[in-house]
Amino acid sequence: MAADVYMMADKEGDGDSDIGVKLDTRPKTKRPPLYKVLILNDDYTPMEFVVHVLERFFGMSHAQAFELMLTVHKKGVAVVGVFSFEIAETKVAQVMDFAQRHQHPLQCTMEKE
Ligand code: TYC
Repeated sequence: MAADVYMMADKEGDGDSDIGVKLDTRPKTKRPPLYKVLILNDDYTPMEFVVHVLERFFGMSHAQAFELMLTVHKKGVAVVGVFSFEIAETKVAQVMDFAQRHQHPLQCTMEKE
């Protein structure tokens, strides 16, 4: 609530209830929720394709992309970035569309942090 209206006792003794508006001294600055974008391992997508996806859509260097691809290959899944809802949604759609167009089963998902 931005401000609370409240009544208190009649301190002034003038017969009315004193009405005040308490203003916030610490305005709320709620940060928007963040979403993790994950890529999943599979047995068919070529390693080089995954590396290319990470460079193209997540701005990684070739070395970073290769390392993360290997992590997914070994562990099954990895977080590729953390974004606002809209950016995460766009990244997932871009990766899924790109993989589908190249007929690779690569999966990319998002989850709330
Ligand atoms: N496991 C794949 C292979 O051996 C490579 C791969 C890595 C696929 C990461 C998907 O997200 C992935 N060709």
